[in-house]
Amino acid sequence: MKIGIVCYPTFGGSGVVATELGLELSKRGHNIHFITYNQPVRLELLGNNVHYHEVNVPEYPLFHYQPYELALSSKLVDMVKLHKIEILHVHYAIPHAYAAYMAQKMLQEDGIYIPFVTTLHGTDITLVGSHPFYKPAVTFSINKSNAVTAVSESLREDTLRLFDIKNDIKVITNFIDLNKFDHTFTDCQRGMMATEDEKIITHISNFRPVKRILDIIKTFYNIQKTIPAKLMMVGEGPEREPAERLCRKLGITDKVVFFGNSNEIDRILCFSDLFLLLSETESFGLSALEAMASGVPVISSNTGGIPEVNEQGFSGFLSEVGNVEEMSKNAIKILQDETTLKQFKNNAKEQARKFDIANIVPQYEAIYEETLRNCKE
Ligand code: GMT
Repeated sequence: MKIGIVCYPTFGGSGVVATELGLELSKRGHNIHFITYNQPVRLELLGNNVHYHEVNVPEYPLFHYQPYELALSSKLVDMVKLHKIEILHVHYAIPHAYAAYMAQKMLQEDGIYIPFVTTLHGTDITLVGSHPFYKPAVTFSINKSNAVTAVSESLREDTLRLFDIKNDIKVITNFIDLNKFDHTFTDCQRGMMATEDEKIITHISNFRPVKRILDIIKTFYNIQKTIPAKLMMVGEGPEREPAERLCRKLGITDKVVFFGNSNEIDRILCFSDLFLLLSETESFGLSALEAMASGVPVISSNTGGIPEVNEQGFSGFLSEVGNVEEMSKNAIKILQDETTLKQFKNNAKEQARKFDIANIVPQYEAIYEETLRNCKE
């Protein structure tokens, strides 16, 4: 199949999922065209059947806001015609589903019908999409999609609750390529980060308020009072500065490393003992799954789709959002002795296997095939 993938190219779960999906589909013989405003961060290898087409939005003094969806839909029209793309898969409803619908309509004028599949990722529904300023356009473009998927059951339920949806929504969970997290091949430089007796705790995100970054710092502060530890903070975003300030106030700056964005999270996870994901809301929590695939247990909030990923008392522990005291106690429970930690590490790896890429990607292929069949009928 010739498949056009539209996503956000930046660090962040939806772009990562779209990129990994495209790469896996290309290995399975499909021809993949990424259409976005920058080369996706995890898209390193372009080849015979992986292509990247950049969407350019020319600046013009009249525009206070650059009309990205207009440029995207025009690019989609051009690329569908030029490369004979058969189906579009857009990740994150805003504004991608809207732009895909416009492209579909424009192409119909030329006698071409291009179906599009929309995958809902989370904040396009829960935080941004349901805002009254966007809601009518988001509802419309979900309903006009030829097929809709959501990355967790919780996100599917949120979508049906928040919007007037006429379409079916199929759950296809996020996935993981376990081979990429096989640390027998990784140069694991634990000694550079911590001493022998220190445990390494990690958090990875875009440091938005929804990630409750200050809870991460407070939880770590409690943990390190009992267990010698270091905290690895990976990512960039608006909450980094307040987090650094809190570290100074608590006197733990020498124990917390802020890495900024990284393309080598497997190398950071390989020496991690525990992962923290304490978000206000989270449709899935791909970073937690990546941690588990590395054999790192997870302390998380019990919100959104996280309980579908992190199993209470097995791969880690879940607490109500903001319950830093309980989260700290649970973290200490996991880290307290080597036998317990080893058991949780093994469990985390086992839990991650449920989301093996090999089982999930065929579900997307089935959706594409069904959508194309429906269009021909
Ligand atoms: O978490 C973010 O703010 C980034 C966002 C994105 O679209 O990149 O992540 C969302 O999609 C991921 C991939 O499906 C999910 O794993 C994240 O849980 C989800 N984030 C939220 O729901 C807050």
